[in-house]
Amino acid sequence: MTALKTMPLAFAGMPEREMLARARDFRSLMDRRRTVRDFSERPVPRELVEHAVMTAATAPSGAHQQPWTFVCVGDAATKRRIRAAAEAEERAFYEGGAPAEWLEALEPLGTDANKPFLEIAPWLVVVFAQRYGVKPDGSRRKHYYVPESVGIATGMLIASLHNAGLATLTHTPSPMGFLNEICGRPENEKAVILLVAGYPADDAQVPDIRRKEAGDLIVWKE
Ligand code: IYR
Repeated sequence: MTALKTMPLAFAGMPEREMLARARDFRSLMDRRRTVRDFSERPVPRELVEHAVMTAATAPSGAHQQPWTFVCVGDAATKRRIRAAAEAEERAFYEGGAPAEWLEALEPLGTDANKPFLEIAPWLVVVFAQRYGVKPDGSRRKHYYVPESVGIATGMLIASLHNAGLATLTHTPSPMGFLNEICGRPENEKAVILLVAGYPADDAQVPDIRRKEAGDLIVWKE
């Protein structure tokens, strides 16, 4: 393939003091994000979800292959099916499938096999990674840096939904193979995250956790 033609970068420069203020404000906004498990049934417009997903899809990706599909589930019947299948997997996980060390690590979070939020929250965004592409003639196209690309996009999706005033839960029922069938996705796609999105319940509680300080996670070399 030949090189793409180029065009001038649309770079919006700004004074350094404004850059700093924006960086500080964005940090403060993101520091208020919490993983939420108690959702409200209050509806969220589809348009908002579409904006957030299209923001996620601005993520960089290996060889610009954009190896992702976002299945946005808002209908009650599909949510019910997802909940039933996810809870079956989770029961197997919590009742013996998971190593003791894993269950111990989860204990402070108080999670269990019941996942009512999968029906209560207005939207479930199932993020699929395209492990390889399929050319029009049916042959495979190798994809590069798929987990990295989809991970970045998912982070941007979470940030965008939070910025729009919604709560999210990064849910990973394991294994997630059942989502291909329910969401009607082909064999080359693998569900990696089920993002629950909506308003928090009025009485939502979250664990009282602390984030690492700068000194515990940044190593400066200057
Ligand atoms: N998928 C299970 C278990 C679980 C695993 C991790 I790692 C978490 O951070 C939270 C939960 C569940 O959803 O309960």
